[in-house]
Amino acid sequence: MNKKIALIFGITGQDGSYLAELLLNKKYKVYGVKRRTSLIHTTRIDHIYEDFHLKPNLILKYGDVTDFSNVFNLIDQIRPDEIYNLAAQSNVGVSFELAEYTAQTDSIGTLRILEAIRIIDKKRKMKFYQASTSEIFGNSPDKPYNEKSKFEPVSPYGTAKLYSYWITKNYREAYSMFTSNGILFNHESPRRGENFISRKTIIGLIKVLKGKQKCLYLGNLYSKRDWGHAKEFVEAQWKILQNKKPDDFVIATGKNYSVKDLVNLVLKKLQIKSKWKKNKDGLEYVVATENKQSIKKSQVIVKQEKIYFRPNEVHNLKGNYSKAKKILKWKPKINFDKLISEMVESDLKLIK
Ligand code: NAP
Ligand code: G4F
Repeated sequence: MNKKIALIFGITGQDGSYLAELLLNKKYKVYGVKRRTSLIHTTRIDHIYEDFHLKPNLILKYGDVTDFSNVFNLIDQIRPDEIYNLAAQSNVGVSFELAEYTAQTDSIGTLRILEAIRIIDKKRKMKFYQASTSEIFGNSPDKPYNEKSKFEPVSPYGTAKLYSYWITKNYREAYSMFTSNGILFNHESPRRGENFISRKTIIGLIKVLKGKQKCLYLGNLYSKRDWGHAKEFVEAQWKILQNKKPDDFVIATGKNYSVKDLVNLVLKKLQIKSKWKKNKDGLEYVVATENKQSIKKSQVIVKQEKIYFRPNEVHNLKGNYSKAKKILKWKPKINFDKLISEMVESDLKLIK
């Protein structure tokens, strides 16, 4: 039997790297799209080249979802069975500063892929996965969110992703294409980008402990997120495309924690004794209550800084993954504590 062929837009990202591993282990031939950059940025997938079993089946191509002719030619030449669109400007905070670029990538990028499939795949054999997000719910009231909840995005990122959610559904209904959305809540891992809160907090506090940085600066401490493990969440992405029919699924853990809970948990894992205080402007900070490695007693080790607050915020995200559990037989196994332990251990090894 011929190998199944997958094409991943966004293979150099956190999810792309785990998805590539999963598909290669399932004996797919995997094509991955990487962007042209001035420095090589394939660190999340370099280890795959070292694995001789997986290497021959992984092929990287240059590409960008802002370039229709590139997207069209890739799909036309590769003729994949499954296409995963994970490519995005994925940072919500940054989307306020790069609103138009975020729309070009996160909205029109999806449309470009769908159009290419619609024109090329006349027999409607290709399956398309869209990386949708809990950010499309914004601050809508009916928590925990499921597939029927109202969408009220509050950032350029969330709004751009909502366009992609709808256009994916539109193409399914209008052209009978196999196009599905995975509405994924936050998921992290040791491969998480360093400017997302989980990795930023872990790396920052390890650097403070080792005397490489004096203090960690953060924004809003009171937003809550439903944090899962990326490795488990990419399995759901694959399962969504193996379902008999195209559909939309919420993927989450069903539990949420605040940013402050996260900071406290990392402090605990690093055995840093400390207490929270508040300054006259109401901004909070953490003071060490004993010496520990490079940290001195009374040192301010975490501080809220206005520049890290966003113009608008999603306050409380929690997902209901019952549909995925029932139909896809998917459920998360790694809890928040275990996830953070794995990330702390990994970064302790990296930051010597
Ligand atoms: P990530 O680490 O930021 O990876 C994003 C990937 O997209 C990278 O490979 C990036 O390439 C690529 N990319 C960015 N702009 C592109 C463009 N114009 N053309 C082609 N590729 C481009 O994000 P992630 O955490 O793996 O998330 C994967 C997807 O799921 C994203 O679409 C994200 O918005 C969505 N999502 C993520 C979460 C989460 O909590 N992680 C939750 C819900 C949805 P470079 O390496 O060159 O930058
Ligand atoms: O880690 P974050 O940047 O993730 P956010 O905004 O929830 O977005 C992530 O999850 C979405 C799914 O819900 C994805 F679609 C998206 O691509 C991305 O992966 O921020 C989490 C929370 C926010 O409330 C933010 O305001 O942490 C707060 N925060 C406080 N200080 C900070 C900081 N976030 C960042 N990145 N940096 C800070 O200094």
